[in-house]
Amino acid sequence: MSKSLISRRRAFRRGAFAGSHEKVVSAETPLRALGWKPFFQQQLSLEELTDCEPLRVMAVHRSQIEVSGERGDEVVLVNGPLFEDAQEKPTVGDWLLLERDSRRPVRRLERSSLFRRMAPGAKQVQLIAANIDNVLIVTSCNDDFNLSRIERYLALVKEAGCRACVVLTKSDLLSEHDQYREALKGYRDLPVVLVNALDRASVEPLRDYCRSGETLALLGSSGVGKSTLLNSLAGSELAATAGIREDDSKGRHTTRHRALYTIPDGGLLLDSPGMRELGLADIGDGLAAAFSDISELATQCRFADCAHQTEPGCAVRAAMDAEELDERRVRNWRKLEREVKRNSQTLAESRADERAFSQLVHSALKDSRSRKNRI
Ligand SMILES: Nc1nc2c(ncn2[C@@H]2O[C@H](COP(=O)(O)OP(=O)(O)OP(=O)(O)O)[C@@H](O)[C@H]2O)c(=O)[nH]1
Ligand SMILES: [Mg+2]
Ligand SMILES: [Zn+2]
Repeated sequence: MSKSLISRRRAFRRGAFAGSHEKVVSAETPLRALGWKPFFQQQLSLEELTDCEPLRVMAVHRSQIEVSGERGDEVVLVNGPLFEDAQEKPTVGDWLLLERDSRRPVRRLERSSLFRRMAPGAKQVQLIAANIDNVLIVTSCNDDFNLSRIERYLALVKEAGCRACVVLTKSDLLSEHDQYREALKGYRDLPVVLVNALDRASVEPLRDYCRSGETLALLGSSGVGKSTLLNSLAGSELAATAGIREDDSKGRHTTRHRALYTIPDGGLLLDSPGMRELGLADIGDGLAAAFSDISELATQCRFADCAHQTEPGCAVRAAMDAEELDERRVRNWRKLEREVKRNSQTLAESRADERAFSQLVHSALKDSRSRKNRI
């Protein structure tokens, strides 16, 4: 596991709690600073309140996870029933209850939000992060900029019920940014902030998304400047960064692990590796919300199962013909709808297979036990 990461975070947190920021992040409220809220508090039984301690999952590794709580940072081994189910096992941002004396994890608390995607090349979901409040969809003012990808992230953010903002990085490398701002103009409730991520003053407007006790996730492709943003907001080099390829502006996948960092005078920030694929599943509501303008229009189509192509009385087609709706956006909406349907079906099938398999194992075990009893 990345020892350097935990020690760097420790060194930093010592500064946050005992140093110049003492007045802002009070020593009495380390849990609140870690994102503890009444939503989590009310899940604790009286017994748990006395016997257990809540700790936030800061990073997940193959055999252990880094957690942080009232007593500071510690490490929990990944074993036991809590870690068996791919959907249920703790992910970055989760809250775990640890037995006060044995330090054994007892259970994971219910999540206020969850980000997940189809695991690349597999028939299951992969958890990205939990209990996120706000998301910065990070893209740069270069070849990385892609509206269809932003819409994909937006569907994920809407499904999780988080507040989103698009951050356009590398503004310093261009004199003209109007095309980027213009392209994002029509999106409802989607603030856009243009920054030079290397410049601390330039990222100041983003502090509004990571106030003390809030958790902010940075999502975007490799090389767009997520770790650079983290470092500028934190005011110190917490994460490694590296230059991008000159020929196609693509990043070098510098960040390898998702991890939560504490920001001085602020909340927590999730830095994540740039995602090559973001397959969507089980997010029908998020998709409808991300494309609410089209979803609303579609309810006015003459046929309930309108494919918005050649059908008569199609309100979506009419809006496209009148140039009130962008054709690319409609194409992407339909593509994502098909993808969500296909992936959700795949997931449902593999869950049914898993259930059938575990029933088979269960009845085989029962048979062998009853045979033994007869002997
Ligand atoms: N000029 C300029 N360079 C930037 C800006 N943001 C990031 N960079 C540079 O872009 C490169 C990639 O930045 P990173 O922060 O490593 O990108 P990342 O999104 O964390 O990439 P991964 O960890 O691979 O996902 C580095 O060389 C940064 O210095 C910016 O706003 N302006
Ligand atoms: Mg990075
Ligand atoms: Zn239609």
